[in-house]
Amino acid sequence: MKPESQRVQVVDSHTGGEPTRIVVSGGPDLGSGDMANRRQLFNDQFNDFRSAVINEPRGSDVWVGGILCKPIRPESVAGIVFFNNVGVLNMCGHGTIGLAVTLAHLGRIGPGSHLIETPVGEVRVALHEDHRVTVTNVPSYRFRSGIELDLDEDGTVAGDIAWGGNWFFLVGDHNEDVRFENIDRLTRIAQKIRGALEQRGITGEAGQQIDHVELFGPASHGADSRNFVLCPGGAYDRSPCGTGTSAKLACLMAEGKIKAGETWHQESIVGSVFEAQGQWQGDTVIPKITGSAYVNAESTLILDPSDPFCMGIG
Ligand code: PYC
Repeated sequence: MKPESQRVQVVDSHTGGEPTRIVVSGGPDLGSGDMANRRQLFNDQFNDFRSAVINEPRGSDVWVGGILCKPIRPESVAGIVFFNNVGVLNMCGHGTIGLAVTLAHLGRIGPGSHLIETPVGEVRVALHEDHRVTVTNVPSYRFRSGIELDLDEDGTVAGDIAWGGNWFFLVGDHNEDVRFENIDRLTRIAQKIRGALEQRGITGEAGQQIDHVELFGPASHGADSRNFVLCPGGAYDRSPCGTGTSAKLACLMAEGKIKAGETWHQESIVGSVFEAQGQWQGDTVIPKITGSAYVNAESTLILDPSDPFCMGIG
């Protein structure tokens, strides 16, 4: 008898151009631990499923996925474990905005404030009218500043290391033109920066890998800055990156370049914009990131075991 196909219900959305695929049902059972625990379980035991959902031929390197989980606390509306084309993520800002419009699409939340559990702590989403969502992210901070890296024939760059729910190397001091037309070069330079960090053993706190690189340049459309963000799997973020904008805010506030409550408009490489504000909490910054997301598909993924590429390429 032919083995049965697994059917997985997903809702797709995009936040400022960056796609998110939320697995609503038919995914693996990750138990009842906290989200850090479930993230570990997903990483250790369900790598094929991750690849099936995200990678070609169903998806592409650009996608971020999330397994919608039953939260631990009764006051939370959801738990989430995010993943991408190469592994699991700690947190994802654009993905949380996508999750909020997905939950609204499914009729599970309405306008107002809602708590969501992630592997790196609780975040709050405020669902506004017109597809806008504000994420109050995890405490963010600048860890080190002014780190110079020699990129051989590509010159020297200098940047900061900061946590915004993921680890970032943020580079304002470089010779690059941060424009859409220059994406191939920006990708190559950002990859070279990541390689140089690894080679020199430069990490986030407690030896954690810096897996995102952000380059900043002048913005258009009245924003304060435009970024290019290299994600861990080699794709660039089409959105301004929620965790990356949180890391940026922490650096700006540490330098006294913006004050608590002041708004920073961060433009992405494709021209979408997040609004960001921070408040001090001790030595850390609590970022609020606002962006828009749209649900653009509801579908059933069919995981047919007789398909040689059922579990994705990569
Ligand atoms: O928005 O935080 C974010 C994010 C991380 C990776 C891709 N997007």
